[in-house]
Amino acid sequence: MLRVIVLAVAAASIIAEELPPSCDKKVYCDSQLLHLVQMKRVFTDSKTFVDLQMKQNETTTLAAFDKLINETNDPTKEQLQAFVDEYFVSGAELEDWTPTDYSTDPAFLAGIRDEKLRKFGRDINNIWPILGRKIKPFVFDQPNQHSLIPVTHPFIVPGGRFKEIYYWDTYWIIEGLLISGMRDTAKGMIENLIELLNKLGHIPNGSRWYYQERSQPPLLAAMVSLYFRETKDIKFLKDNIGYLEKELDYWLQTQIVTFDKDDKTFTLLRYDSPSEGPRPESYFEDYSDAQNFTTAVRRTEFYVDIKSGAESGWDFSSRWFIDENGDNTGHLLHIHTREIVPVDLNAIFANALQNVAFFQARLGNLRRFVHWSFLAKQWRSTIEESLWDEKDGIWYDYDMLNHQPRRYFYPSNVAPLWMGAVDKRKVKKHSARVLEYLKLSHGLDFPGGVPSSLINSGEQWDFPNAWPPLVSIVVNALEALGNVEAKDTAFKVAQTWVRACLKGFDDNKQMFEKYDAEQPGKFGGGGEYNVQEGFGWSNGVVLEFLAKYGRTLTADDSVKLAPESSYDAASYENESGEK
Ligand SMILES: *[C@@H]1O[C@H](CO)[C@@H](O)[C@H](O)[C@H]1NC(C)=O
Ligand SMILES: *[C@@H]1O[C@H](CO)[C@@H](O)[C@H](O)[C@H]1NC(C)=O
Ligand SMILES: *[C@@H]1O[C@H](CO)[C@@H](O)[C@H](O)[C@H]1NC(C)=O
Ligand SMILES: *[C@@H]1O[C@H](CO)[C@@H](O)[C@H](O)[C@H]1NC(C)=O
Ligand SMILES: CC(=O)N[C@H]1CO[C@H](CO)[C@@H](O)[C@@H]1O
Repeated sequence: MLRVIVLAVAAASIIAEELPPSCDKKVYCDSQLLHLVQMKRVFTDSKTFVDLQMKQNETTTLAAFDKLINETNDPTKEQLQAFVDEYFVSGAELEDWTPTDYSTDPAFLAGIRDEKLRKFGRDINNIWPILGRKIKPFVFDQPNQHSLIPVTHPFIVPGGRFKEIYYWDTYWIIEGLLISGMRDTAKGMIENLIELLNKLGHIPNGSRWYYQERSQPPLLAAMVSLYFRETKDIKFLKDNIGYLEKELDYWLQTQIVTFDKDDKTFTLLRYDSPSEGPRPESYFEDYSDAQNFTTAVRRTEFYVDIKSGAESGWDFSSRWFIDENGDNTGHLLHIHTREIVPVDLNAIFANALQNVAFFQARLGNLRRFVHWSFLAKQWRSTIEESLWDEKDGIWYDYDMLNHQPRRYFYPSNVAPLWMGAVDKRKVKKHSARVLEYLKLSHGLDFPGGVPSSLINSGEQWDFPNAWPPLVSIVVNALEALGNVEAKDTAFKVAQTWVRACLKGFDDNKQMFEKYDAEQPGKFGGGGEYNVQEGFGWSNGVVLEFLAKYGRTLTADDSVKLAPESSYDAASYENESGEK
């Protein structure tokens, strides 16, 4: 208790005058070279430049660029293009990798009764080797010539432009891998994240230097929990428990906030990711948008709110907009991420605290168990007291600027149930009300999945886009409510989703990173880049639902499932360890 309060005072919400650059690598984060190449649009996607590798070292590259500036004063786009061609090369930093534990016939398939869905499960399982990557040795030899941060173990990438490791994506990828029986790959991926944590002091948004100053929803302990439940690998816990604690401390030391609500003071986390200037990988977009503000202070605040929004994983969304009326309407210039206390972040953190407490108990470290379980309890009760909305019967993000709950539909509103961040007694108490809220919101009524919001802002984490992780959160939250009606609703949401993804797969032979809630199987749009194919977490969530509901799920209403006895439920139950 005491500890949290002391830390909270240290972290006031003011932006320091001197912020660190986006990362320590000048070429990729803090140079005129970056500025000019991005602002003159040498590449149409801002991420392309910062993903290039330097042919020579940083000193040589920057000296050559100085020379170009001396010669030209203000180089043209063509001169910049020529410079980039001479000094950079499109990094073939990764090579394809077939996971050694990959099987074409994983056990979970036997638990899917509908033939068409069983084939779908097999098709999705077969995508793992396509997304497998490992880092080439030369990146380890000359790490300073790359924006990629090398990690030891091979991994599964999300796909498309996301060709490195992403923090929160990895949670749903690992979930899928474990269903496919790929424990070694899952373990290696967790170890990679821990390697990044060890190197940077926290887990960055992704394994690129330009993501250095930003983390993402802290799901590491939840990943370890998934892995441990499956393997009971106590040595793994023992080896890594120190790192898990280190991550909790990072969040407690950097992202904590105190706020008043109804004459009481609360302490929770929010996203706060201060560094100087635009995001290097979206430099042109951020810089252009920032010019709409007339003062340097507002521009700086805008950059930090943008980066904090990216840290949330919801880049971008009306969830982070506060307009002149205190509403979530408006556009990106209304972004105020740091003024909002997010339900999902705090639910995830409460879960992480509880997991680490549990792991310490398993390791026999009772003092550490008591320490973390006390904080976990405190987090759960603060969520209940400050974010539960008795009027609407749901949890809401809290707006610290206007001192009010943000009464809007977002799937993240049910995150406390998903993350087990609600005490059992309260789950029972809130159960009918949460169901009622979901019904009245109409958020679950769409044929193509659960949309991220009911507002069409043009941003990619808003209507009509439906994102796999959010659908998974809703399904698991409903399951956690425990009553028959909620379980029935969970099944329906999952079935709608699997059918939509199947239609998209039949039509395109691809899985997408996001879908359109209004048009089943159509990929989503909006935001800053084109839709990406692959796709790590999409595959993970479909596998999750196929594994969970395989006995009853059908590809369409006309399917008549064979009688239970004709499939081998027993072998499935033993293989997967769950259900
Ligand atoms: C960079 O490369 C140049 C030319 O190869 C070399 O002379 C110089 O010592 C290197 N500098 C550093 C810091 O490695
Ligand atoms: C560029 O010009 C400045 C001042 O004229 C000089 O100090 C610097 O050495 C020059 N740099 C290069 C790389 O020529
Ligand atoms: C900022 O202003 C520019 C024009 O100067 C405009 O194109 C851009 O859309 C504006 N950004 C936002 C987020 O409104
Ligand atoms: C499956 O597990 C059950 C206990 O959960 C056990 O009784 C049974 O023998 C196992 N079957 C196989 C095929 O391993
Ligand atoms: C914009 C940003 O900071 N970064 C990335 C963080 O990771 C997500 C994927 O989970 C990307 O969408 C963002 O581009």
